[in-house]
Amino acid sequence: MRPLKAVFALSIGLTLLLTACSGVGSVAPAQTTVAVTMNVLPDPPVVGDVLLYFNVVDDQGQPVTGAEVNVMADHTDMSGMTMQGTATDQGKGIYAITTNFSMTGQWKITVQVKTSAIDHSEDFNVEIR
Ligand SMILES: [Cu+2]
Repeated sequence: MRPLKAVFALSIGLTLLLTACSGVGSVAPAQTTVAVTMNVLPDPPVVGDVLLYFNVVDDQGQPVTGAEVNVMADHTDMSGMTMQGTATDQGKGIYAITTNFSMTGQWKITVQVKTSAIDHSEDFNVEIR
């Protein structure tokens, strides 16, 4: 559990930073709308290493490549059990990350997709068996 604690501390730091930066009246740049779908391998997912992969397309249905895709997993059955990482660009709008789920139950996967024109966040629920 020690690495998870470190990640949790890091995520608190990021949260504070993000809160501090969200100034009132800031003008958001023009945004490209994207849609994200999540797949898991194995499916259904079980305790252990699970490959999460995300398909990111824009509003024209075109794959979004070269994005920064951050993934957070929160074991919602417990408080404070989170993991965080960056999915790697597989090309064609696919981003993948292997996540080690150490516990069964409900997990919330939050995906953040960022480019110069995109700042999109989406949640997915997954049950680890
Ligand atoms: Cu847990």
